[in-house]
Amino acid sequence: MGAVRVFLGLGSNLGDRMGNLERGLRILEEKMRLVKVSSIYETEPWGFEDQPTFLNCVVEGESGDSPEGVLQILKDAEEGVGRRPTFHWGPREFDADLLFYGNRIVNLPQLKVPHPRMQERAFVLVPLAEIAPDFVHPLLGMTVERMAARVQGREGVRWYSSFALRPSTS
Ligand code: PH2
Ligand code: MG
Ligand code: MG
Repeated sequence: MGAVRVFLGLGSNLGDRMGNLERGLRILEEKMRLVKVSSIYETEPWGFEDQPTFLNCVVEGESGDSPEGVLQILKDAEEGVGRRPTFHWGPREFDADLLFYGNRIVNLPQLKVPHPRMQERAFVLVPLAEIAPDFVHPLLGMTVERMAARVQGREGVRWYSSFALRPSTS
């Protein structure tokens, strides 16, 4: 099966946030090729506001797995970093969401792709526009750059650090 271009949104707002993102990437790297990682942004909590600020980034990867397979890989990575159960939109050690799976549209009870709320989320669109401005949203027919320019709350997304992804030893 040919490799599919996937985009993942990563976040952490509990514990060693930067360390959690790094550990999550290390685990993901065992299961797919990582092509690009955006800078890290510090972002105001969206949805449920009474919680610590997040660090967020977006990753482009290449995967030979099905969308459900990728979802399982993301769940395993969340567990591997030590995510404890919380409530919907609540604080978490590590969150990994599937944003795009190539141009595919997936509508399963447990998985919707493209991620159904990404167009409202500056913490996704700003880092995504850094690494894939020309990628076209397969349902909205809009480039990521255009979506990022229109989204509300961009001022709550601040550049925090570049991501020095050391080359994998494998
Ligand atoms: N994730 C959520 C809810 N709210 N806010 C920010 N800034 N960043 C997130 O990653 C985030 C959020 C649920 O996954
Ligand atoms: Mg999320
Ligand atoms: Mg999630």
